[in-house]
Amino acid sequence: MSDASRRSNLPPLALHVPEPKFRPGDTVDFAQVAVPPVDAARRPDTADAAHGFHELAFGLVRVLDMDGTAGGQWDPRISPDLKRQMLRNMALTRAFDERMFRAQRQGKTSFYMKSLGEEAVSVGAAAALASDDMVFPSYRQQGILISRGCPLTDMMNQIYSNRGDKLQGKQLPIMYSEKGYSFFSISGNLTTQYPQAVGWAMASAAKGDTRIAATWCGEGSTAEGDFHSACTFASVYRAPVIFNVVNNQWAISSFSGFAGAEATTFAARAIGYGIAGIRVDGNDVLAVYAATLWAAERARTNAGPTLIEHFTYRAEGHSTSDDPGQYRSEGEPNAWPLGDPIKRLKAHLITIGEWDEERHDAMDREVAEQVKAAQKEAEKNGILGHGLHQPLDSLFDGVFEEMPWHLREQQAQMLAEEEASGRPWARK
Ligand SMILES: Cc1ncc(C[n+]2csc(CCOP(=O)(O)OP(=O)(O)O)c2C)c(N)n1
Ligand SMILES: [Mg+2]
Repeated sequence: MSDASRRSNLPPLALHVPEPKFRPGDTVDFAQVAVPPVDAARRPDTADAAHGFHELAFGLVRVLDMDGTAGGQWDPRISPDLKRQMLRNMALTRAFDERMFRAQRQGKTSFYMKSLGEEAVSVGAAAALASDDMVFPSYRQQGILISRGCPLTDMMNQIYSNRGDKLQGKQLPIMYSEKGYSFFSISGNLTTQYPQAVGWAMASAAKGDTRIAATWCGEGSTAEGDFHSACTFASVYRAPVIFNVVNNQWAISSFSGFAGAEATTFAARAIGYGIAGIRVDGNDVLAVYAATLWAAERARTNAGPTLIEHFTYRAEGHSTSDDPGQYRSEGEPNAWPLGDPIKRLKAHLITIGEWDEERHDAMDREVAEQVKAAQKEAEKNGILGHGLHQPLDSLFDGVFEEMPWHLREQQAQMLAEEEASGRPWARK
């Protein structure tokens, strides 16, 4: 740029480039993260107008104190049985993740994504929604499928892309699609599920149905245009939908500041759209449950959509293809001030006399066994690298109801080339 255009009486313009607070080797101090007490947040009526949610969008709805006591207006006062069920679903999700992560390292699948530290986000929501409410998750809400009782072997078959994979190996591992569990196909293209959830919710309302939709995306994904068009449609038509933003602080190696976290909260995005925005302690499963139940009632009574920000922390790498040691301090996961969701619910259940260490250890052993048994079953259907698990000509199936001529032509050409090559694949 030439100096001629620059006015000497004005400072040169400059951009702000966000920089995370801690890099590898840095000592972590999260003292600046505000953790308000459990009684700080008010619980409005589910029919209240969206413009009254300012303090909820900037505050933090919490039910569980760090010492395990529950309280405040948002305490859902649910039975110990339901609390134990959520504890188990979180433990099962963690055990599943652990085992599938290891399976990837053993070369049994090409890819896996854990939800370590974020289990409350999906398990708490699944417990609050009706089992036939339609969910449009991102790739880190396996806890919903597990809570809804999807057989672990089915999930593993998909991860292994084996003979038992209902998707015939056509989706990346973990991109499940489970119609029977009202679980929409996971897409790798970030945030596409947001407008799809709104469209589904609008259709549900247009048909006079009673089912609502819920969708999830990461905080990084809110930078996608789809997030914003979904919010506009949902607000204009008061679509019966719940938007969840899982703010786990990281989008692969980009920190939340690159999606706008330095300037405002993600729940506050709702304000500009006239949507109720609530920021929730995402490591407090009772708070997630309570906020989801609130938002579900709002949607079900035609009072409008809700955007819930789940303030949490991605305790592991983004996926098996990532190495967080390259870009963030190793001290972060342990320093996270909102702790671990399983430990927090466990402490609460012990505090109220409904749980103990022995039962917890027994539960951990049981879920580990359950996962191990499911894995054994799934591996009977094959693992990565052990040949072709689907007939080669099925490669072209399942995209169009009727295969168009150009695909039929390509399919025939492929099979002819395979036959000519003498490879065994062509003969099924
Ligand atoms: C449209 C699109 N852009 C980029 C990517 C590559 N990508 C995959 S995951 C990811 C990070 C997403 O971070 P966030 O939304 O915070 O979700 P998280 O992984 O933390 O749950 C990126 C950039 C993609 N899959 N799709
Ligand atoms: Mg993220």
